[in-house]
Amino acid sequence: MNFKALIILAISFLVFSCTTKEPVPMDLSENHVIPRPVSLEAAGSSFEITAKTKIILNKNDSTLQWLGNYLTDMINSPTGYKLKTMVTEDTPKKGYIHLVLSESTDLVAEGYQLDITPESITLKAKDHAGLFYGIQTLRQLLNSDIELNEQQAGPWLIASGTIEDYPEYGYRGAMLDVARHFFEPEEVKLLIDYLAMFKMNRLHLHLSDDQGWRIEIKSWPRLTEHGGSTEVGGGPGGFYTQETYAEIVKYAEERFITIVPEIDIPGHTNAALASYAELNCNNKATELYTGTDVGFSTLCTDKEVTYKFIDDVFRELAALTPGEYIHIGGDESHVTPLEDYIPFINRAQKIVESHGKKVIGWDEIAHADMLPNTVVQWWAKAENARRGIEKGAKVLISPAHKAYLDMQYDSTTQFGLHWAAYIEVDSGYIWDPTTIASGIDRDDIIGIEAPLWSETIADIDEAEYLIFPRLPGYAEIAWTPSELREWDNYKNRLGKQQTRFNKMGINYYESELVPWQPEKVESTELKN
Ligand code: TNX
Repeated sequence: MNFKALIILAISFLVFSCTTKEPVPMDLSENHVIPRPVSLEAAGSSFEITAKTKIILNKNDSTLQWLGNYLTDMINSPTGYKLKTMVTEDTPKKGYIHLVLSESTDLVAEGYQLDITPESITLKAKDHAGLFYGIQTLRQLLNSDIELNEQQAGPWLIASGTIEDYPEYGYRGAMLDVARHFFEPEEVKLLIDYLAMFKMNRLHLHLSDDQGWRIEIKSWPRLTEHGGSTEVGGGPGGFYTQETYAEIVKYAEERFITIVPEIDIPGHTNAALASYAELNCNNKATELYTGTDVGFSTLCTDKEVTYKFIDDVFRELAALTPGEYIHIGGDESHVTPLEDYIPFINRAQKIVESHGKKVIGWDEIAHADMLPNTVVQWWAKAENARRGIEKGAKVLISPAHKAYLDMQYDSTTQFGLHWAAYIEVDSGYIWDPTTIASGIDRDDIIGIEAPLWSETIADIDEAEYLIFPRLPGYAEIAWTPSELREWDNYKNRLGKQQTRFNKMGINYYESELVPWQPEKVESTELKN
């Protein structure tokens, strides 16, 4: 070989080795995804997102396009890339992230399959929600820099392997009480983003209580004009116009979250009673209330105008609600005699049904008759849940001593109450909906919900302290089969979310029970 040939060979070798970089070895089984995926197999290598990566959609479909844009936005802002989506029926090629809507029979509702190789990623699901959850998994598999909005160095590596995943329960929810303290639409949207990240799909909004009425009802305008004008502690309160409320519903829907609106009746109604004298048995409007007592107010159950009122309210609310459920409250009606409460709840259920919606109510409603589709939300008495089951109802699991996000972690932590329990991060995680009470079995349960009451919190920062880090645990109970839920395994994954929580600016409680651990930076492994 002459000298020239040698030079050419050397140059081509250099060019070759610079352009075809070996994939970085990575172990997918070291992931810290929450909720824990149902099954996962590691392949020891990795896929790298680069400026040349293409997001491929297998169909020309507007929701799929929305998902593609959601994924490119997620990637583009911290990488500085300008990735775009492309519709093609091609099979995966090098550098593709392929989003595939598929009718394959081994896929289930909301489930997804991820196949990650050094060449490409294929994310397959039967429905759009499944693809969205697969994207949330990819997000958690990426370095937490993916949460930032300014350009970061990268590299953007995802460990290779396969994941098959689907939820245990169809209803995976949280509740926010916007009545005791009002939360701005932007704050509610932030909560929606948090729920979406952990594959939760219901947000129950507690829209009315003694201290405030928060949703505009056009046929009864004083509910918000007067009844929405304050909150616990005497602050200015607030309310959602129907337009802003519809925007929240849409924002949630795009993230596969259904809003479940609650108007709490016949108790917890002082804001309405203060706004309209005729709703009171004595025809006198009450004073607005800014304290935190419960159980002192009731609609006048034997006046016809009361039923006209709830019919108007539920008609307007049903028109704003794409979801199947409306929540009628029904809790702590201590000043409504049971003989009045029962026929009232019976009639309220029929009114909701007449507007095309199914009913959810707090567990006390099980004293009444149950319409065939009514759901009893167990918060206080398992006995009421069992009573509902005997009458044909299903149960939503929210036992206050385990699932209430407004319970303090311990006696020293800021915010929250402790009437049901102190709920440390382990206690909130270590329980199972099917074994926590006798006589409530898997078939009776539609899912779980973690309610956040807002007597002690006035804005989303304060709310975050109660929500994090317990919310991911409730999401895992609702998603992951019980055989895969184990505190020691979970607490390590939770601890590894610390850097992500920090980058997201989340005000979380740094529980001593969690082994908080700053994230390993993959780029150091890259240096050779
Ligand atoms: C009980 S839970 C209530 C709420 C309070 C909550 C505080 C339920 C159905 N009723 O009115 O805000 O306790 O933890």
